[in-house]
Amino acid sequence: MSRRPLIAGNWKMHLTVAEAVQLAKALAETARNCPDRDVLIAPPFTALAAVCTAVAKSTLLVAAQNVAWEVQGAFTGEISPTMLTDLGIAWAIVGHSERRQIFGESSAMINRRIHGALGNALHPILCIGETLAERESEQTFTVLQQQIQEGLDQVTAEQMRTIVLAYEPVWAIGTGKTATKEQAQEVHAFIRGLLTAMYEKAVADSTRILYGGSVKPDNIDDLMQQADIDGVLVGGAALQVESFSRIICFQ
Ligand code: G2H
Repeated sequence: MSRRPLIAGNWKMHLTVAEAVQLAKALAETARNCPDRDVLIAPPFTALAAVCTAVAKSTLLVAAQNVAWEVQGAFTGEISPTMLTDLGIAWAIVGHSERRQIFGESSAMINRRIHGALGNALHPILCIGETLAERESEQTFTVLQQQIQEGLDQVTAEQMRTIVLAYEPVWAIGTGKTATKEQAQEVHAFIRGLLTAMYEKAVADSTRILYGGSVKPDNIDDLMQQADIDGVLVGGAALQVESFSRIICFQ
């Protein structure tokens, strides 16, 4: 089963509006030269409108870094799914480990965000991943299974066709430590097997599973050669044109 590669850049809490627009325009050019893969950027909320306008005529996909589950109301600090679609945005990252660990987002909350996205024509990118302590105590698969089952609670097989999963081991995020390609492939194969059990093989086979955690120009090619790695979610190396362009143009 061939799945279209997805190379995603998570800009986290970086860049002014002007810097974001400049980077987005340069990456739109890179994406134009690589038509056989999807390229996505997730700027901070403050830059979303300007970036959407700047790359509107390109193939570059734009995502929000989070999304609320209600469309409006008294939810100070949140951005609703319809506020995002109003900008022309079709994607949202949900459940990033920084949201889980720093801001205390629970799996129940993340599941509500997933449904908020799905109910409003947004494609969620659901992030999952184990901590170093969980890996060292051989809890990796148990933790991932729980995060996936809780995050995807009440998500139908039909809806799964619009969701992307991103496996990001917490111990590899921003640390310079990358999971080896064998470690990543082992987990991605486990996730695909879990999706087969939860849904059916056709759903598992068509779901894109990204790897994230210190992805760099020097490890992208090895990662992308793994059978169950369908793309990457990149943080630090997505903030410079040169490094992210090299990652986009993986071989
Ligand atoms: C993981 C990743 C992007 P980095 O958070 O989601 O960041 O590539 O800096 O480890």
